[in-house]
Amino acid sequence: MNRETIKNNLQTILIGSEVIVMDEVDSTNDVAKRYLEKDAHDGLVIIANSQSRGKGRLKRSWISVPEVGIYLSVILKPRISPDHIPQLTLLAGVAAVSAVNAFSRTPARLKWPNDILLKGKKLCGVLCEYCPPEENKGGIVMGIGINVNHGPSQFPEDLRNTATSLKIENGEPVDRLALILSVLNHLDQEYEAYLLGGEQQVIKKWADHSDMFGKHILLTQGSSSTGGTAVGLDSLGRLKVLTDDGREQVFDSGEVTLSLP
Ligand code: BT5
Repeated sequence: MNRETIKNNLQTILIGSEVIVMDEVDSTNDVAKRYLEKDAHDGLVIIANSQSRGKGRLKRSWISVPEVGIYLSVILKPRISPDHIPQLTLLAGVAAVSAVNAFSRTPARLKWPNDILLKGKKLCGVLCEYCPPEENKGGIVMGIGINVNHGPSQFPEDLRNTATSLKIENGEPVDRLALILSVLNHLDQEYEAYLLGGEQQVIKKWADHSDMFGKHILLTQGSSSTGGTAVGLDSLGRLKVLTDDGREQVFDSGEVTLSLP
């Protein structure tokens, strides 16, 4: 996998304006942030073969097995206010699930706010980070991690029941380079559509790729949990829940656990 092959095979307007491929990094999001501080290009993509400190949300870690996963981050500089950033997480989810589904025998589905599940197990995670403008060097770092060619034993024990890879579910390996190109091409299409047409189409596509609505969930925020039925997304992309005590509540963040049927 090298920079030229990726750049020459992209069909994008913005994403991949510059591409950097690295062997091992701490976190592609952190590398991207360091590039942002140096005033990097809008659309710059960082791709790594492995991460020593892959990050999830809330200081959690993203297990990044070398060579078998996809670890990439994109710098974006949209002129939007910080409260619109959660919509970019949804946008990344739509792009990633569309790309993954071109390579998956079973369709992967989205779980709010940032997970892609395949047969109920986590295949992919998205981490969008906002870097406030300092001397105009601010922007958004959109990080995507996908489990591609992992065997079951390559996940740590505590993830074996909850994580999966495309190879595990398809029964054969997937071409990582082709999947990276597909993710970046889909991201570019979704992002251009978002800049031109706003978030409603992103929210609609997100809902079309999810089957969590109508299901009973437990939504956890810190130490508080709310049980209820996931109803849909509102016009900002927040999760609407009909709580067990009959109120409609809207959440802009949290951890969703799907209850067993
Ligand atoms: C996420 O966080 O799902 C966001 C993951 C984003 C990773 C990408 S890789 C490229 C870029 N650079 C980075 O440093 N990060 C981004 P969250 O929703 O907080 O989920 C984290 C939780 O998922 C962990 O606490 C584990 O339970 C689980 N997990 C960790 N690694 C996993 C893996 N490889 N596959 C499935 N589940 C995993």
